[in-house]
Amino acid sequence: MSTPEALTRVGQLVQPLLRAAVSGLVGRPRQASEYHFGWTDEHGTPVDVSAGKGVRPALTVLGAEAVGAEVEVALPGAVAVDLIHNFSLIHDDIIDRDERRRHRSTVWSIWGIGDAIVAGEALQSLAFEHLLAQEGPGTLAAARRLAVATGKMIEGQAQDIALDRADTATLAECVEMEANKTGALLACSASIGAALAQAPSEAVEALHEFGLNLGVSFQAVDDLLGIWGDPAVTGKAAGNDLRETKKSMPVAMALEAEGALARELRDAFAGEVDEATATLLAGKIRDAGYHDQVHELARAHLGKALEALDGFDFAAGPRQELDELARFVVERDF
Ligand code: GRG
Repeated sequence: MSTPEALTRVGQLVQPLLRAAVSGLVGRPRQASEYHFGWTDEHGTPVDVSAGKGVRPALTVLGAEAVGAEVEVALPGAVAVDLIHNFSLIHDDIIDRDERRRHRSTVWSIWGIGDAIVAGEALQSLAFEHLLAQEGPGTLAAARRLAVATGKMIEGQAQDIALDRADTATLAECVEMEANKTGALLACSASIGAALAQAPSEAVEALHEFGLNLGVSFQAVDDLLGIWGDPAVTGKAAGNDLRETKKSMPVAMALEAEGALARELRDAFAGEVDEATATLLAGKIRDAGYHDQVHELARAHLGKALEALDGFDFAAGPRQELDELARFVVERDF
């Protein structure tokens, strides 16, 4: 599937604003953030590498356009959600000790954990500073949405860590965790532009519902890529989630079924999962049908997301673009 035009169009609008916002940071947090966004290499030399698909800012702008607002109204929200997203990626890589993201070394693996924590925190506070600096009539409602979403995302991360520590997991627990970890920020991304535009609450809530379901679908696809993704395309290590003994959706389904595969997974997860074991387990999980079931779950949540857009009479063009972006998210292989 080709890349939706909205990702390119919104990326061109948001990137200069993000650069300007991040240039307000100082010292290591600035250096590490500029590296993470793909604007510099680790020595601070300018480069321009593709870093991130820009799904969240595109949702924000399309959400605003769908309620008939001008793009400019949505831009502070678009910048803010992308700053929060990137804060969460930097911290997620520390928590998981991941060394590769977006085909590059992760921030913590270059500068160390302390500097990476601080860089992530700097991006989080910058997001709110940037959004609140606008002082428009919809700013406070938008900032409230962003604060709630950030809190939910952190709650989801805590649930994720707790699930990894437990010796079992159910699909329902996994979906709830992923709705918080990933869905909350996508829900906020889709609705914050309309909130900034002071759109009717039915419109803002329909966009929120769209983003929440899209988030579960998005994370389901991420879980598939985390086991079966091609590292040359995803920019992450092969079989990452199994080597990290993650209770992602396919694994939770297998554990909940309580068969021979569940026993094998529990035994493997009790020790170190090397690459060969990860490959073997990935094959068995696929053969048991859990790859296809998770893909089906992703499609079902995509359906719910698109249905949520029936909750308001959105402008036809942007609605079509939201539809296209949502389908892209579910069909992606990176
Ligand atoms: C520890 C206080 C504290 C906060 C951290 C780490 C964290 C909170 C939350 C984790 C949120 C997270 C990383 C969820 C995964 C979401 C996800 C699927 C990210 C990948 O998004 P893409 O594919 O990334 O849009 P790109 O690279 O395209 O930007």
